[in-house]
Amino acid sequence: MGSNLGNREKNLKRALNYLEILPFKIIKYSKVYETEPWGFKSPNLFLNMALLGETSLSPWALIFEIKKIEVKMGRKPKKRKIYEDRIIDIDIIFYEDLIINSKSLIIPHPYMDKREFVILPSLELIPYWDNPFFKKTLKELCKDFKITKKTKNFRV
Ligand code: PH2
Ligand code: MG
Ligand code: MG
Repeated sequence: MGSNLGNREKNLKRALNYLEILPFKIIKYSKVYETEPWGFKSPNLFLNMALLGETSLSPWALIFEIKKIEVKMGRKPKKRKIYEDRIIDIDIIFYEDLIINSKSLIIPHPYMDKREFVILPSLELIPYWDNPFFKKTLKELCKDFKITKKTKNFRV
């Protein structure tokens, strides 16, 4: 999850509360990291965190519910093709060992291996899970990758 507009900590907390009323049981959550916008320029830093959960929803049903949460929280449709500041963004990074490459859903999440704001919080949750896509654990992925350590920890 990520937020770089408004009260970012509150936004993450609200998103957590909404997720908890889905058939989605939160097993673990990471710390909250303050990170530079990746892939676009903005003065607004992000707060990012990751969750590990159990769900009876399919990946498509889950992303459908997630989009509803984002809209309920005031997320505006994109005006342009590039990344934009947002109140909340909730993405599915992994779903068990599924590999999905459809128009509306890609799992594992594209570029996740390039994004410190995804890798660092996910590393807290599943460091040694040998995922079938990268054929590496997050711990190993992390080694390939320059961690800037500019992240700051927060609480939600
Ligand atoms: N999300 C993006 C693009 N860039 N940068 C940071 N730091 N955190 C994000 O959550 C993020 C981003 C696209 O969803
Ligand atoms: Mg995203
Ligand atoms: Mg998204």
